[in-house]
Amino acid sequence: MTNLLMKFSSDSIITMDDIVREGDPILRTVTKPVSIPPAPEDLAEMDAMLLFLKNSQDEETARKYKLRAGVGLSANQIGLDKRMFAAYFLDDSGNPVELGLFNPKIISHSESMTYLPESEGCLSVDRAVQGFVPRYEKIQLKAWDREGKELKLRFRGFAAIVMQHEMDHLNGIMFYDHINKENPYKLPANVRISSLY
Ligand code: UDB
Ligand code: ZN
Repeated sequence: MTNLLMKFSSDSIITMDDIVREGDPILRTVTKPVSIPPAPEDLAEMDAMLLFLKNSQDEETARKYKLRAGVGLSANQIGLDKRMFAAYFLDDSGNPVELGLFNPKIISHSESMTYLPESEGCLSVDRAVQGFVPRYEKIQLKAWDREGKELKLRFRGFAAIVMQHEMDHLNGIMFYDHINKENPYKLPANVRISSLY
């Protein structure tokens, strides 16, 4: 019998075929907390998720396996009902962010909001979706790391957008749920909101 630990451990990697696409009910599921410290299986899956993001941003590997360059990946996007996600990107100051977070929770956020002027995309969405996705400009996250240590992390700008996009996945929310239905470029009223760039 195959399990996901076998499926994603060392001898094989996550490819686009492993990524669940919109329409699959797991993307509309409020995922379940994992045990802390994370179980060996959760750690192995997290390692595979982070490796996917790194592979997807490596030109040669991405071409070989036809990977879309990903900055974040949530466990339910590979079919796992677990509250954990991986992130790998450069923040607005050019500092590398590499995180595997377990049971993350947004504990505070700014009033001010931001959005990507070119809309968001998603590794689970194979079509272009137009419109603005309002996000908090700054957030504070509580989460646990792979050693079971509690973390409190602050994010702003692009990093805050990525974290909110992944937090949404863990709660069954897709980025386009936030786009105004009448006018996709309409921004929320009575809120300070500006384009990320
Ligand atoms: C992404 N990548 O990984 F601004 F160097 C997107 C995809 C869907 C287009 C692959 C992305 O935004 N890359 C990017 C953006 C930059 C600069 C740069 C690379 N995701 C992750 C995802 O679907 N996770 O569930 C979508 C992003 C949209 C906003 C945040 C996450
Ligand atoms: Zn996504």
